[in-house]
Amino acid sequence: MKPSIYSNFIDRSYRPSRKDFVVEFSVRPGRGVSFEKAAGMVAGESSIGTWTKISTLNERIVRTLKPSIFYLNKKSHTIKIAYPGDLFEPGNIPQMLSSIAGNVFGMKGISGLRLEDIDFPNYFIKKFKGPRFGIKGVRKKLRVKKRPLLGTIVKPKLGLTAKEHAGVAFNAWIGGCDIVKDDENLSSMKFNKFGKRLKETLRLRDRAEKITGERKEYMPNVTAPFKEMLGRAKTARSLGSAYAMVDIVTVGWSALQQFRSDCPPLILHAHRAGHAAFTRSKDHGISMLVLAKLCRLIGMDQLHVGAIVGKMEGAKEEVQAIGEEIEDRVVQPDRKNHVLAENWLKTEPMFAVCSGGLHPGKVPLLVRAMGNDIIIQMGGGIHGHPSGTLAGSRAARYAVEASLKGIPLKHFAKTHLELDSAIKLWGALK
Ligand code: CAP
Ligand code: MG
Repeated sequence: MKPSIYSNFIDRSYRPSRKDFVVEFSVRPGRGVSFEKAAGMVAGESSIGTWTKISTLNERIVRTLKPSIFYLNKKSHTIKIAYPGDLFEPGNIPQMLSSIAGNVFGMKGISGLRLEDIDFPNYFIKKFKGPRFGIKGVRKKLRVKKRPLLGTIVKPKLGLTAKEHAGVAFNAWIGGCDIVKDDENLSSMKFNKFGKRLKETLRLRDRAEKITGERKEYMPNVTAPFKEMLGRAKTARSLGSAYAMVDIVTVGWSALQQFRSDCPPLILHAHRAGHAAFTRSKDHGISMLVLAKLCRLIGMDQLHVGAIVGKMEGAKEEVQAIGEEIEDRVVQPDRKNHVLAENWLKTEPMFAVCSGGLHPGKVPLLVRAMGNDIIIQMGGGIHGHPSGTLAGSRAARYAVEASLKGIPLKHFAKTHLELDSAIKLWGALK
């Protein structure tokens, strides 16, 4: 039967084929609309349907492109739809999102809709580059084999001059940070121009490397309109930076895909500023899991995923599920956390970045929950140390050391004074 008016998409006996995209949504029907009808609206409006019967919909289109809703669970609001792969242009993220994350979010008959997860067919995954460096490449560059990497964000977010910025970065490196990054809203400002900041900070990075004998890296924020962004990344590379940082949500998917293609070989750090506008509600929007998968497909090397115990929203199980999704080769389904199975084939894993409201006292708990393959970032938790950035960075590094050795922070702090002051100020979580 022709499914032109949002009906007849339900087929519980359908088994997804290897060319299908399997998509999980949470659906909340509007007043007077049945769960099944709302599900049909999602499947139809995201593919070949519209609000009325149309004479132009022929049997061929139905046979080859009709999606099937093969799972419905009214109690948990869950539906799973298998979309024939030909509905999506290989390698085109914006087109795919215009379908499954497009009109469907605004339909009157649906009061809430959340895109929870997408299981991509193998041929689609192969169209993308994935991370160029991934966890292995980043560890190699920084010469840190097993422990979590430690980073800071220069604070205040805005206001420091290029010289002041570089000075703060220097202290953080000397104290024990591996990486220093710009904040998400620092680009090229009247008071702190990109080029000058880059030169000054890289110069002090080199000095910090000489003094400490460790590898130190800087993540300059290149976020800008596309051409400018690419230009900044090229400048960064030519001046010896190993990294570029991008605000993935605000620059947009098209720019991000092109950036991955055209960017010189830099490690790409993905900051997710703005994601919560659509990931935060459990009733409506797009999950962080989906965002993370798109980043891995496109090829970011490290991504902010949440800190569990930090200042930003993000339940422990959800953050852990995202961590597994971006780091594992084969991901097992987990119904409770809306995780579909995924085989990432040869796509490199991405580093999970835990950040936002962290301080040394939170490190052991974080490492226990997320494992060693994380990048721990502290802004306020380093620059807010009573004795300043250098001491704050030492305290943070001691906290990493103590948690690796399994020594309680309070005990370790007895012989590590900077850590002692940090936990006196902020406390230590068990
Ligand atoms: C952290 C941070 C990051 C957040 C973003 C900030 O600073 O620089 O942008 O981590 O959140 O400006 O808040 P603090 P998320 O360490 O001083 O909190 O990582 O969850 O995307
Ligand atoms: Mg920030």
